[in-house]
Order: sequence, then structure tokens, then C-alpha cells
Amino acid sequence: MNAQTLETLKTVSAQYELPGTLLEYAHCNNGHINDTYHVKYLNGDEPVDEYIFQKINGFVFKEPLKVMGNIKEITTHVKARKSTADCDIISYFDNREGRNFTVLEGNYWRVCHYVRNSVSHETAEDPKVLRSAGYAFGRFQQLLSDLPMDRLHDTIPDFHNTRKRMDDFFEMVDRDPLGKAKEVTEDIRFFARNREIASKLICMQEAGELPLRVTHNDTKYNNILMDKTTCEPLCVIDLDTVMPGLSMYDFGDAIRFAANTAVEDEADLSKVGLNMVNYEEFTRGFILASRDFLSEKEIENMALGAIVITIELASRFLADHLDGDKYFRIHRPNHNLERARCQIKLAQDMMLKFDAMHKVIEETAMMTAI
Ligand code: GN1
Ligand code: MG
Repeated sequence: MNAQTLETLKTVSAQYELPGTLLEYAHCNNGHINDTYHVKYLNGDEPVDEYIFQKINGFVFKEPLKVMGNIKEITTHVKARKSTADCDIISYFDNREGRNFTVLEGNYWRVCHYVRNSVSHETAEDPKVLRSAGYAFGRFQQLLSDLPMDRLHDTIPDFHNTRKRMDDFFEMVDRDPLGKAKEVTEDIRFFARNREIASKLICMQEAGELPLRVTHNDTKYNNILMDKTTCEPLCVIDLDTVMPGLSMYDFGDAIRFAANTAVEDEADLSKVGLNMVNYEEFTRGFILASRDFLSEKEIENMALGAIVITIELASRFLADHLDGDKYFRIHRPNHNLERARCQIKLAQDMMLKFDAMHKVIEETAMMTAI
């Protein structure tokens, strides 16, 4: 534990009515953006209360007020609509001033319960749990389907505007601030070849063929807390990017992460590819929850959504590598390059398996049709 961090956490804590005395914290290391702390309190001698404190990354989220405003809107809406059988979503405590955030030295902090008996996984050991995870993310979209979109702010404008992501990527290559582009020419070629594919869905959306919905936009498997004992989804977390988006990006981003045969930053590319068993399980769960509100056109484009979002992530990781790793936190040299190459390999494998991916979607949609 770092003494200064402990002091900061205590100062934040004083803004809330939390029972007991702050005892210790552990830094949670699995997100790439915000700083997250698991904080323990001593309440008398026992029991021990546990909370999550999080500092919002101000470089990534330029307007944290909008982020926290969205979260209030979303949690109020979902909590009023969900049944007890539904997976929960995370919400933050109000502080002494009645706000769901606390500003300290220009940084925005928020505090929530630590969800007891929960775990967040980086990989899915048992493909069966992916069916429930797919259901939870599909149901999340459904619960938000009647929230008027104009109630939400764009917390990161053009977040999944993949055409703009490609433009930004090539701009970074041209600018090449650290002179690293020459080391990744083969990788750059991948984006030149696939630039058009990457823009397909955004073009369809602009042409009115695909609807905008309220979507999560960051559906990594580790953004669902799972019950340690039953392995069932307990709580959807990381609501910072919930805003209008395309349904198939939520589907696709989850596949990108949970149906990779390797981890997101695997350096041994021979291990990377699409795991069709995981893919099928997640797909079945997601479609079961979303079948009655998704259009045929959206269903038709789900497999493409997985490819497009994987290309997007590859481009963002590589752009950040060229830019000196300002956006995604890294844990070793060339980490963003390794992440990018892993995503390129995964996207390539998805392209090879595209027909099989599509078939699973068609069959599932047919089976669940009403
Ligand atoms: C970031 O914060 P985290 O790790 O949940 C990123 C996502 C990426 C993801 C890749 C706001 O999410 O878009 O898909 O890393 N979040 C933001 O692992 O950019
Ligand atoms: Mg996130």
C-alpha cells in the first residue's frame, strides 16, 4: 500500500457516509483506463465492509460530469424495470452533497459496493457460463430499449465510429510522432486492406438501415461480475460508455474478448483465434435475450459486427503504440503492439470462419423466433 494513495482514499471516503474505519486497499489491475481500488473497512472489530473506489481517467473521459449523469439515468431506468431474476447493474453512492461523484484535486472519484462473492474473469473456462453472459448483455440492451436516447450524452464522441477510427489511425501513421511506423509496415497493410470492411456498418447506420440503440459499448467478459459459487452473472459493470450505438458492436466486442482462444494481449500468435464453442454459447444467450427487439438486418450483420469491432480495437491499440501509449495503460514494453497484433490475428481468423459464424446466428435466430 502506498501511504499517499491511502490518504487520498481516506479523503474521498470522508465525503461519504460509510460505516467504520478505512483499513486497507488493493489496487485492481484489470482495466486499461480508470484507476480502481478495492477498499476494506473495519466496522468496530468486525464485520468488514468492502467498497470499490474508482478514479475516472480524465485524459480519456474529458467530461466526467456527463459520464456520471448518464450512469444515474441508466441505473434509475434499469433498476425500475428489472426483475429479481435479471443480472444487476452497478450504481454509485451519493456523497454528502447528494452527488454520485466526488471531485478531489480536479479528479473525479466514485464509490460503490463491492459485490460480495463475485469474480471477474479474463477468460471463460467453462463455455456454458458464456451463454448466461450473452443473455445478460442482450437483456441489458433490452432493459434500456425504451430509454429515450436524447437523455444520454455521448461520453466519448465517435467512440465506435469505425470509419473515423480508420481515418484517425492513418493520420497517426502519417504523423508517426515517435518514428515507429517503419517497424509495423506489415500491420499497417492489414488496415489498408480492410479499411472498407471496417466502415460498412457505420455506412449502413447512416443510410438508416441499422438503428441506433442504447448500448453498453464495452462488453468485455470481465465487465460482468460472476457469482464465485454458481458462475452466474451477478452485475454488469463499467457503464462509462453506455450511449447510443449499434447492437452488433456489443455482441461483437464480447465475442472479441470471450471467444478468443487466447487472452487479449497474447504475444504467441499461434495461440490466437476464434473459439467456435465459446462463440456459439455466447451467441445463443445473446440472441435469446434480444431476439424480439432486434431487426432482421441487425441479426444479419452480427457476425460482421464481431469482425469490425476487432479491427477497430486492433487499430486503436496500434495507434496508441505509435503515439507512445497515452491511452491504454501498458504493463510491459510494446504491450499495445502485442495487443494490436493479437486482434489482427483474431480478426483474420474470424474472416476465415465468417460463414460458420453466420450460420450459428441464423440457426439460433430461427430457433428463438416467435
Ligand atoms: C478499455 O477500461 P476497459 O479496460 O474496460 C476501452 C475499451 C476497449 C478495452 C480493450 C473507454 O476498456 O474501449 O475495448 O479497453 N475503454 C475505453 O480491452 O476506451
Ligand atoms: Mg471500460
